[in-house]
Amino acid sequence: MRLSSDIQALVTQREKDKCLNAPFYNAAEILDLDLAVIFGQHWIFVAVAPELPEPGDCVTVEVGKASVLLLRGDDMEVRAFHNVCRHRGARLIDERATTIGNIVCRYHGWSYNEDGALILAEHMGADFDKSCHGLKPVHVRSIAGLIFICLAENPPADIEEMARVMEPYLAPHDIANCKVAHSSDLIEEGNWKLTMENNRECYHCEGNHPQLTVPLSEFGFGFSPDEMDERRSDDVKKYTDSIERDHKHWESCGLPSAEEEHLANVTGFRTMRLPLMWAGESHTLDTKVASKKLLGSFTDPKLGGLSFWTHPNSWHHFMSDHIVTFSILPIAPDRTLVRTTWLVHKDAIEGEDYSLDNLTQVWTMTNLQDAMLVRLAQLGSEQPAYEPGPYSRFTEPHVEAFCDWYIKRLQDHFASSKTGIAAE
Ligand code: 3BY
Ligand code: FES
Ligand code: FE
Repeated sequence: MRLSSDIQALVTQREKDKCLNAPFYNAAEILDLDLAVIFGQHWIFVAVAPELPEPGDCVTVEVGKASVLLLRGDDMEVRAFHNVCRHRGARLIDERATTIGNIVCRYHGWSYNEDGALILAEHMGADFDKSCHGLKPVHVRSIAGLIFICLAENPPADIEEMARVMEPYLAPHDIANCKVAHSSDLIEEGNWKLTMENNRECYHCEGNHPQLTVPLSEFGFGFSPDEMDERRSDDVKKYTDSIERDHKHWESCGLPSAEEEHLANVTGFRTMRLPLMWAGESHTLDTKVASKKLLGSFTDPKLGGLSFWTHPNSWHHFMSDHIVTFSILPIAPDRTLVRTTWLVHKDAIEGEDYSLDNLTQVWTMTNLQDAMLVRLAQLGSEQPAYEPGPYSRFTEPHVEAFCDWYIKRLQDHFASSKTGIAAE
């Protein structure tokens, strides 16, 4: 498949409530289009504020071919720039994370300040205008310490709606006063959309996530009406009643908890706080807090799990004692980076307040299990017998919401592109 017209035809042919056609999962041309139209135009979750706690702290992130550097300035603002020198284009920062004064290119020493302005360029002559050679800025927006970037010139404005809705949910967990306890980069052998689809359902949880299903309730996974015998409906009712009770209690303590669904927005997202099972405190194997030092000003460890899902590339779980964030970045049609970051209170001491093993084991195991599932889905999508199968409307509505959002973005792109040449 080479021509955008073929891709346009696939977009038009997409049947609702079914998986995507195989080329969406394995064609190089479609990954190029995804990088241009989705990752090049939308707000992408890339980091958390505690990765850059001090002025001069810098992290880099690769979004397709674009390398972006994030730098915290003396004024404590985080700015983002394309990680490309304006002299002969050398990559400026080659480390994943570092601490710097000015941004100094090691090739010929051009130096930029925290605003990206070129402040030193030797041997360029008196008539050389430094002001025309500043670093190219990238839009950056922190929502309660979750850092999103947008590579587009004019980013989607509805990030403000996401910020307005989400800040009251996230702020009590006080990301600014957290530290990174652990982070992991896992490469899944599948298309980024399979990673996202897999995250948007728990149909697969019972059979595949023995650790994650300890804190999560099976009643949250979704049953169809014919599966509801009397006992099960009773249990589901008890569970929904417990959600209502807990929501009332949490909201009376200043913790917004109700579901907010804005999945059809250009910057689509959804959130909800759900009770957890047994001790009900955290995503751990004994469901008790992993860290004794609770976040923010929390005193009650039993605050359930606040989940936040965003299109196109992230999800997050906030508990009373720790936070886990996930950033999804495509590498190749069949390779995707899953970057997971565990945050605890900045004063929590490893070995005293928490053990890294206990903190990370549920999601480390769950990630490995999901990677195996994504690999199987990718392998299947490459077989000649593959054809898009149906989603369950009881357990997979959010998978459909993701695919619907994705297809809509491509439709908008084709509608607005004058040349009709995709992936440029
Ligand atoms: O299994 C997953 O990857 C995520 C975690 C919770 C629900 N879910 C769909
Ligand atoms: Fe950066 Fe020459 S390429 S100073
Ligand atoms: Fe999973």
